[in-house]
Amino acid sequence: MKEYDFKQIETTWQKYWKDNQVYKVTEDPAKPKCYVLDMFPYPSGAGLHVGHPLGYIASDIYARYKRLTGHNVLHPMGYDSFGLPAEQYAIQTGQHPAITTQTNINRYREQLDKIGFSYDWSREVRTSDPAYYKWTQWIFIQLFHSFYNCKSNKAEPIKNLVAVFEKEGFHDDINKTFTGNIEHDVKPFSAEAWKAFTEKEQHDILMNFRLAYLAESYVNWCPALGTVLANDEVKDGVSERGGHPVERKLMMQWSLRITVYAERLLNDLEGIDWTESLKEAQRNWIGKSSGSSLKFEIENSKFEIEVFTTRPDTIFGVTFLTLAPEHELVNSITTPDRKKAVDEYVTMAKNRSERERMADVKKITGEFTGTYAIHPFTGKQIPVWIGDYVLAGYGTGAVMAVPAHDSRDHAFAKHFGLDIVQVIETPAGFDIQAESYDAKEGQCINSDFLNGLDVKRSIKRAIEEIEQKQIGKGKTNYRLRDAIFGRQRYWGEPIPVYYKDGIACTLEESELPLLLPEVDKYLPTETGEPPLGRASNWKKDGQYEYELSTMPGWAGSSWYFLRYMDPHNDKELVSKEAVEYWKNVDLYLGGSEHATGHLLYVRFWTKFLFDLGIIPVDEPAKKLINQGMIQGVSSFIKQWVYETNWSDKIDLKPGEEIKVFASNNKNVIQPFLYKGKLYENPRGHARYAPIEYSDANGRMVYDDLLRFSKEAMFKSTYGEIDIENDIIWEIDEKTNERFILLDQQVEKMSKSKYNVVTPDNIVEDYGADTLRLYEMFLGPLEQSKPWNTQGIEGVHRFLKKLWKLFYDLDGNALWKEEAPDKKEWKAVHKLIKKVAEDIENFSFNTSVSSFMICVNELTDLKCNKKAALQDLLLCLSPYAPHITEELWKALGNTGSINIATFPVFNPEYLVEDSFNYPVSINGKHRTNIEMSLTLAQPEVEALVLADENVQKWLEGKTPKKIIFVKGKIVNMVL
Ligand code: ANZ
Repeated sequence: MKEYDFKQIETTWQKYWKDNQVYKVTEDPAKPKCYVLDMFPYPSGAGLHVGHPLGYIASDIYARYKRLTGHNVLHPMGYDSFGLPAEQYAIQTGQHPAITTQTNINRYREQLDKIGFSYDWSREVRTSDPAYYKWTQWIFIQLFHSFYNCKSNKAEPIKNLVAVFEKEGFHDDINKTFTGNIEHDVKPFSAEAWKAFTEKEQHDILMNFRLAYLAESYVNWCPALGTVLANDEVKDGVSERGGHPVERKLMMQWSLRITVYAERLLNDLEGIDWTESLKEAQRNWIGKSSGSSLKFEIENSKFEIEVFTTRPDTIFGVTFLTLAPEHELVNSITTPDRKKAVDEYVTMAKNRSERERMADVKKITGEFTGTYAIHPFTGKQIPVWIGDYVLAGYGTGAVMAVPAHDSRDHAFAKHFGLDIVQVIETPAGFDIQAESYDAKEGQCINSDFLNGLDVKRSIKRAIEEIEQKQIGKGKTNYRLRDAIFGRQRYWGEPIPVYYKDGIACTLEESELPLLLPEVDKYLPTETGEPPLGRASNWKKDGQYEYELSTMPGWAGSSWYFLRYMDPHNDKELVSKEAVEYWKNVDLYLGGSEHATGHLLYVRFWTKFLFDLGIIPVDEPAKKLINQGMIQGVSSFIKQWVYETNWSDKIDLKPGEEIKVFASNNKNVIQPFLYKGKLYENPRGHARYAPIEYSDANGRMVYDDLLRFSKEAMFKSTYGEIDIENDIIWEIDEKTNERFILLDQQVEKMSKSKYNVVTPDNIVEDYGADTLRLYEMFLGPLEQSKPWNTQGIEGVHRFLKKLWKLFYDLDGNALWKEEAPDKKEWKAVHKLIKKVAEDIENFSFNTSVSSFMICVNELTDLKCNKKAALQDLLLCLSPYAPHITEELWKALGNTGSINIATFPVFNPEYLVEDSFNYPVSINGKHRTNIEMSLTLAQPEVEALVLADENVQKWLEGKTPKKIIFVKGKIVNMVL
């Protein structure tokens, strides 16, 4: 071949790999295993952009390198194919999400194939495939039939708990030592009572202990979308998608009891090689804190308020109690004269999400309930307030407020004029009325039996006293909440549950999978039930109603790493053999946005399956790396056009018609809008007013930030437009070019921001090998970086230069059998060492420059020796698999380069035989002289004294002494 024809080479080898199943892997006990996993993508309609393959390329390099170094590598890929976008599309168009999903998967596959990944596609999984979700449902059923035994410290079958109930009933001791103090309101009962309970009563009790359970809990409910949203799907009190109001609502929901694993999830972080920042994110999310629970009696009533505090040492500084607005006692204890104000406040607070309430510390709001509690040690009256800085979902949803030593309580006290009583000594000059002293150090004052003790000791002492008085006990709290598991959505795994006489029952394994039923529309029913409520005869055996909610997006991804080990097994989720061999992931690569969602859930399910003895490991991934984000450049309209006039400011009334056009200075960019109405801006973006416009089909579309780029998707989103007549262009008088002003900004690359660059064009123009090398060349894997194509030519030229080491301009082979000399070997062995180290250290960008250096050196040395070139190809093959395959074969090798062996680094080639000695006279550095390292002092002295430069400095004198350190220096004393 004359020139580097990447198109032909890449097509040929991709076909060869596919036809020969080069990357197919089987369990092989004779070889060490290595499991390299990418976070599998959600196949969205937009396809891959250049940001997606960044991590895939890095892990592919690692996988290929491991194969070359004798490992049996499992490197699979699949699709996280249940999810909201396909469903939203289904709602809009009526097209079944399965069809959309399949189309998108085809597109992903096509794109992935073009980049030359070494995936074993025979192991592909899709979470929306019934053969896959059968086992997701199966795991749910196991969770349902398990509880957490805190004595053995693991999940166990719930029948073990039933056995205890049958033998001993349920009492405090069992609660403490067996069921692990989880939140429940099961009253003690005897063994006889248990046996006498009805089936329904027994089930209701067990529901309090199951790891998958139904309970009422607070959720972010979005009435417009008809579903519950996760905290991270709510922004500023409205849904992230669509901007609809979200309220807090108490709902009967399926949840998973992840909280029982809090301690293990926390401790086991120590044993895994994940980045410190990721571990810290998980630690914070789990949020362990220890302190004490404590009960306050309510004056003249039977009610008590239990608080959780980390500072029982400040008990004598309590001047009021604050309840979360949702606290169950609010209604019962509020006095009639305060009822109206309190009710109004509760309604207001309900509409703010938990996140928002935590974040918004400045706005202080609250109401007095009119009621007083009694201080357990002083007997004083303590006013009871409600305030939304107290969260319903944390601790007991009530705090004992110590304004002197807690800043939030302090702000509240100041705002409402409540007392501030100091109980910890402060440094001189500190004004406790002006600000709180939150530091956990100092001695107790004004605190009766705690006086004089330091914080640490007084906490201990206070807990002893509290426990003795039986008004509370030492307690550890976690910020982690149980995970809500039901979604009022269509495109997810049906929860394999039916209801028989009000009892939730699970299906038998033989009845799985419970297939997602067909529905006429993907919307909630007229009566507000989830879409599954539309399915006809959605009943088990035609009589018992099935559960209507489906599983959340994270269910399928919480165990997929296991399924790849044995993807076609229809008897088990994974065979013992396969999982004993592959164990867990050796390298897991994905985005940091999953730090507290997916990565916590997958650890939870892994531990659970480990407890059940199904798998031999209790962590999913030994090593995890987050690739940085590749950012895009977004273009914003700088100016708006109203009719034909430019104006910097928008001075339009909502509903008024406008015309908007856009271009950047140089390139004409497609206009994105021809007619629209200015829309009232609900979120206060000053500059870019949201607009409402109709698309080609006359549907109203709403967008709040208008963004677009060259690939503004004009056609797909906005329909056809007559560029000449629908647009009035601004003309640059000098150049006669038409333009519209744009602002540019670097931000996340995403379809919704219209700043996407796809890998397809780059593969088309330069080839996959260039794309792979270039993405690595952009910078350290873990860093975020904007996409720019400035350097891509350089990388492509490098591959052409490599080609020229093999072929002359007429396409004649240049390689020779002759053995490389020392200099040539040195160039290659420097590379071998560097690439091996770089890949082991995940420093992929630095290897790329080493390849360039090596090729330059060999070119300069005019080295075409086969042995040297062969090793160079092996080093490069993980990065640029196509060109290296082609040249490998050209050199006369048989079989894929993938099954060859990575060259062994020989340090001898790097041993230098000469050294550039610095020469000093009287301690001053004067010159350098290159001399062989084999020379001893007398020969060195002779050479140095003969040196012209040295003679100049000596000015005819003879040195008294010459100090010589081999391989370091020469120093002359005059
Ligand atoms: C009295 C006190 C005195 C407190 C003091 C702090 C300092 P962490 O460390 O995050 O666990 N708290 C308890 N439940 C709460 C809830 N549902 N919403 C908001 N705040 C709540 O924080 C525990 C501390 O946060 C508890 O200790 C309680 O205030 C408050 F000088 O009690 B503390």
